[in-house]
Amino acid sequence: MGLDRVDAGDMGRAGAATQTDAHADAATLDALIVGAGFSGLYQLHCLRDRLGLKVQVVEAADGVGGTWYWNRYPGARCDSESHSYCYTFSEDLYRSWEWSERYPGHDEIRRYLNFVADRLDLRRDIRFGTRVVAAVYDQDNNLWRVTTANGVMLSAKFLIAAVGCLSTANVPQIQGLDRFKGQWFHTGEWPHAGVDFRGKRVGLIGTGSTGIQAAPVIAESAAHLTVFQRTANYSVPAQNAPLSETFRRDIKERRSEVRATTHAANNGHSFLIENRSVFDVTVEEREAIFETAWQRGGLQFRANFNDILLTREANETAASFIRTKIRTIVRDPKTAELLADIDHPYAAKRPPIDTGYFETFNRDNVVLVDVRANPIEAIVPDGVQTRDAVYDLDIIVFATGFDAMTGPLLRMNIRGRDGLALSKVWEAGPQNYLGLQVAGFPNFFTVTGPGSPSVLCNMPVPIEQHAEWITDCIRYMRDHKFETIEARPQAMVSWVSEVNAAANATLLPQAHHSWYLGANVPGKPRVFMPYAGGMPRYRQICDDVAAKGYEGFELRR
Ligand code: N01
Repeated sequence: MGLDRVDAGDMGRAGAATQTDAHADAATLDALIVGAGFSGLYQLHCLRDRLGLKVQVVEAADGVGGTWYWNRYPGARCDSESHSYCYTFSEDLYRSWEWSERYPGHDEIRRYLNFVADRLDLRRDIRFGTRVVAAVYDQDNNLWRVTTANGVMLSAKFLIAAVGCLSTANVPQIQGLDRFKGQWFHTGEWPHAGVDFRGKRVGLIGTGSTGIQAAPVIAESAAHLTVFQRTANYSVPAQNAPLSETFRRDIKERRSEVRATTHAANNGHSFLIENRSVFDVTVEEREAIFETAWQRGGLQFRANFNDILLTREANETAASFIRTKIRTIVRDPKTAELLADIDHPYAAKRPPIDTGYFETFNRDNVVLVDVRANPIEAIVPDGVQTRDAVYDLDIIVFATGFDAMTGPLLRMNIRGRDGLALSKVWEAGPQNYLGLQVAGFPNFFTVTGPGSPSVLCNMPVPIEQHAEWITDCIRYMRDHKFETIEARPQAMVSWVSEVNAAANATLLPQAHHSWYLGANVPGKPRVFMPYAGGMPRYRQICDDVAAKGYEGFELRR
């Protein structure tokens, strides 16, 4: 790589003060990757095995998996279909793994990522149990100085955050939680040994994708389940099922086709959005199409028409179909009304898919509590207190989501040129160029950061694209003897406008309390974070930027 190897003791001014005790652990790398989920694993493979760089991954967990290492709550399952929720870059990997169900469960995804780590011999370059607590750019030496919670110090020319979008659990600040006599858990930090709900009165707070997956499974074993709903949500049946031998054989033959479809699809899924408006068909035809899609299940429900996320009128046809389904499934009219009283357009929040969610409210041991009308005021020693009542509980499950996208990056305390803090640059919301780089932070890349299509996609697709783009960029730098790359401030401003324009062309910003907008975390700036222009357009923009010698970036020798 032709990198300047710097004695680890020769710290630049930015990092020197904190690093003097740790020289024994110091190592200088070409690239340091933070996170051993889908993105970190592939980024390691790309940089180490394709470019021959000296690379290390640091990972807070004790194993690979990223979000799937932590999210082991009851019912945790991906909503992308398994044959597309995987790496597609390698024929060998694709053929060598057998998915068992239409949607992969959390344990199966972990087994898959462990298989990948073994197959590509990645583990030898991953430090587990190592959480980054600070990363400072040492501009005199053009190195990132990284400090970890367990005192390991690392230096690298390139720092790549592969920390995931949904990896910082958001436990709401509700007074009294410390006095609760029972047990409480956040779904995103679920105990590995599981939780025994038998004979227990359980309270579940949150009805996003997670709560909707967890409720039916908890209800099966708990003595009683109280679901605290602040915002009613749409959901479509997943229709999960074991995969047939024929399907599994067939899909392996069609890897290239699956890959091409995921690259052509706006959301990176293995299906394309139909090229027709809801108003191109009669009302009866539309209902029949929605009914077929409901029976087939999954996120493909929203792909039947191309304008569901574009106009309120088109959206309302899908929304009202789902509300009617809810009223048909749920027997108690009052509960059905609460569940169907949804205040945002369908799919403007991430649309959940479920296995028996609405049916769960027909069970004798489940009640729904409307905490919009009667807000939670406190956690009391015996349970949850709303304005009107106290609900006695043995276990509280917080399915309250994440400090999404920016949270995992900001908690690493990243400082760039002249000690500039990322938290300062992002005070009013995230700003970057292509979701990949921030001006003032040379040689620092984010994989699926804010401004990337990321969470609006089937994640492995943007992850493969980002990791490959970053790898090509570093190869280009090596070939052309550049030492630093840094987004130009003006390119960053333009990209933020592009991200805003793409979101505003859709109904997505109309879900005012969505985590896409940061609205779920008190005090977080309300900015629509992911790029809604679609993965193919994004890929083309990135390719064009690279073809023009990394237009919008400043490269220095
Ligand atoms: O989190 P969320 P999630 N009092 O933020 C409620 C991915 N994912 O973990 O809407 C009462 O969506 C909050 O209410 P409100 C997927 O991308 C994927 O469910 O803010 N309620 C909301 O109901 C998903 O979108 C999969 O009014 C409170 C809920 O908690 C993302 O993860 C599975 C509250 C949080 O919903 C996040 O989903 C699961 C309070 N103080 C997740 N605070 C699959 O692949 C929050 N809430 C299938």
